[in-house]
Amino acid sequence: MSADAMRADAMRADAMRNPAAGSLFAGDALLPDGWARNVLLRWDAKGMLTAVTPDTMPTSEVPRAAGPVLPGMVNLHSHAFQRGFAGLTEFRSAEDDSFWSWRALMYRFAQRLSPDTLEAIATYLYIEMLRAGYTSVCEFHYVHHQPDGKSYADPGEMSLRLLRAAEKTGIGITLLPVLYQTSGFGQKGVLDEQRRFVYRTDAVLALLQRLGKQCHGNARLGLAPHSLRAVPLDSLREALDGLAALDAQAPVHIHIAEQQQEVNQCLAWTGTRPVAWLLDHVDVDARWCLVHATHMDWDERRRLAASGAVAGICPTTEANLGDGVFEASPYLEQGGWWGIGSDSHASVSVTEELRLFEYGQRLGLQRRNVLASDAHGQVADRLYLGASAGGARASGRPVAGLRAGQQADFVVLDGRHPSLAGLQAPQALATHVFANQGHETLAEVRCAGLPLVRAGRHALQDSAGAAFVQARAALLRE
Ligand code: NGQ
Ligand code: ZN
Repeated sequence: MSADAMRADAMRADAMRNPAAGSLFAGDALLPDGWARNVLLRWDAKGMLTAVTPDTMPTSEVPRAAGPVLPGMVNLHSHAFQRGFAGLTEFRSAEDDSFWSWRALMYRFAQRLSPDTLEAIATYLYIEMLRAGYTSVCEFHYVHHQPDGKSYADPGEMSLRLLRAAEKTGIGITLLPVLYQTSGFGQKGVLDEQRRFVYRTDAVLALLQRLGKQCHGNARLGLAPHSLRAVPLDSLREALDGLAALDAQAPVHIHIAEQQQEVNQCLAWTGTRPVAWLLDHVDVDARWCLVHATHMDWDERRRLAASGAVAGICPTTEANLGDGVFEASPYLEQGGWWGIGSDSHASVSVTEELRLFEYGQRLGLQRRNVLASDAHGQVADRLYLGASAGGARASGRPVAGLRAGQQADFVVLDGRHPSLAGLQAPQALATHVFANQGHETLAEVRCAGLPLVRAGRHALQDSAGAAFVQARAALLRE
């Protein structure tokens, strides 16, 4: 690292340890209910918004935003290590390629991961997320142990590496250690490739207790029962009770109803579809995030919407893995909560997830502007606000948009960029979401008030990029 880079690093680390109160004047800002004009944002030294006041006058003391201001986005579903082989499974590996043949390749890659390579991949990935406008991530973390299933000298080793990656980059994190015990319905024993993932229920609770003592300010813990395939009901109940004893508000995330085969197996074993089965057997409420929930019938959709849980939709991964399309209109019409995740990280782009979510509906229904609503005629407004609110709920952290009491996480569009210049704020957001070229229309990304990305650059992106390249090369060599 050059002397300059080291100095910049030290200054950034210092700023992150000693944040300052701040303020910003936004000509236009997307508040939880919609656009407002001449908004003054103020935050305290902890990076929490103390006031968000529309219809103010600009003053010379308060810096002016370079364009419309949006809430930072939560990425509600990430398996960080999978970024290390994104793009490398796009070839025919089986007669009939599917989610399941992809999973076999993914397991092979997961087998080779080490604490160092995990940290390098996650660090660079979290920088990519920040550059795309994600200010928080929910990390669904299951590669816990050594390849043969023995725990590391410190059983929290891999979890701590992920927390450290987040802390270095400045992104907010909800770390969700995964409970994984079986390889299918009917308590099937795990495959050799799954031994790294397995935790006994009491051990995962002990891990949470231990990690609770290490969490820095921008981090939160929750629990992720991997799926109905991987966690028997007794363990699920025991884990939920144990979690509630540690933290009654902690988020709970689970993969569910992603693939038709999983729905069929659940039906064969239990006589019930997966989402219905979960709702029948445990108390699903606003702490829950049901990741994917692609395959639901009408009644499941109605019940999930009524529960207050978040549907964790991962449009690019669901497209990449051939999962199916989440039927959004009936769920959203019933007030269902939802958010977006980049999951396998085939793509790391807020705008691409939102766009593809809407486009899936258009392709299926042969209509346009499917997810616009009476309150939000502009589709991009509805998408952005819906994903931001649901993501915040799934994260269990105070990141629910631009309002007092929430963290000062926001992104500023570049109002001078040729593709946005001269447009009204809602048109600028629509252009950013539906008609942009990557992230070059983002001027700035801030987390807890700190500017982490300016003009597309994060202070660590070069060093973290080099470490990522090295880690991936090592993993592909093995
Ligand atoms: C995962 N990914 O945990 O990484 C899963 C694959 C499984 C997605 N579901 C493993 N997209 O579901 O068994
Ligand atoms: Zn997943």
